[in-house]
Amino acid sequence: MHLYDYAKGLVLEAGNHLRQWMTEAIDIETKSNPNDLVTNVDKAVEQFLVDQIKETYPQHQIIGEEGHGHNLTTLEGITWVIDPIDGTLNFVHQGANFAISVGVFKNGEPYAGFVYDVMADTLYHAKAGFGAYRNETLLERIPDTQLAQSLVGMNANWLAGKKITPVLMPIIRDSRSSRAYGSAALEIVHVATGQLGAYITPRLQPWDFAGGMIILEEVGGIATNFVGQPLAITHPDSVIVGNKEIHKTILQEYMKPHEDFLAPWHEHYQG
Ligand code: 2AM
Ligand code: CA
Repeated sequence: MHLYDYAKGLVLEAGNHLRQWMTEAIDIETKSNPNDLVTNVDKAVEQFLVDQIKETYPQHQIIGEEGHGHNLTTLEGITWVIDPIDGTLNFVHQGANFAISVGVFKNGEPYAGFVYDVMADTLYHAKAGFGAYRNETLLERIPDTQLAQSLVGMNANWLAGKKITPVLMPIIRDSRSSRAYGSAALEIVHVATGQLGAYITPRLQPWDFAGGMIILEEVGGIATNFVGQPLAITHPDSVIVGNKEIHKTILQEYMKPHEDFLAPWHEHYQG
């Protein structure tokens, strides 16, 4: 079977299992801090995906949030970048509004992206160079928009007295309004469908953005870090996602004046 069709079927199958598993007992553990949660379902979904891929394609590499492949030394061949549940807090508190996110890369280049809104049963998917789809519907290329006429996705936590707050506050002030969905993968696809003009967040891991980024590029959107560099699946980064016009405005008018503060991002963005 074609790799793209295989990956699409696998993501849908993982979603079926997830919906079943969440009706059984959910065990919640904390990770780096009391608000950083993981459940047995996150781990089971990642294990299911990893087991299936390894059985079908033993030579493929896999990076997964819950512990797989964090020390890869090469991106040669096929690499899968997996978040079994993006939006774990939504999963735990809402039982909805989370996604399975999968990016597939060939020699480090985008090959295919999948973001599955499991409870809405909506699969966003794209094969690089062949357009992006919401289920079976082709997504149109996103139009340019101005910040003042756009909704911007941003988690309000970043506006609550963090070191980065003075950089981000003016963007929200000058936008039409802000929205927060709690799943980076879903926010990125909301930009890809034109529902958000932009999505901005100071820290994402590769598995949070890998799938969505490939879908976004297929509709003409752009994703970079806060200093305009492309995102890479080898390291976490700050993220600006948007249509071309709003992305340019945010980068040049709102980020560039803070360049000395923003580079290198990881020394500043911790709180
Ligand atoms: P997760 O649910 O897979 O942990 C919430 O605003 C979004 O940011 C979610 O996509 C969440 O992914 C992600 N996220 C939460 N904490 C994070 C952190 N410390 N670093 C990177 N991404 C994080
Ligand atoms: Ca996750």
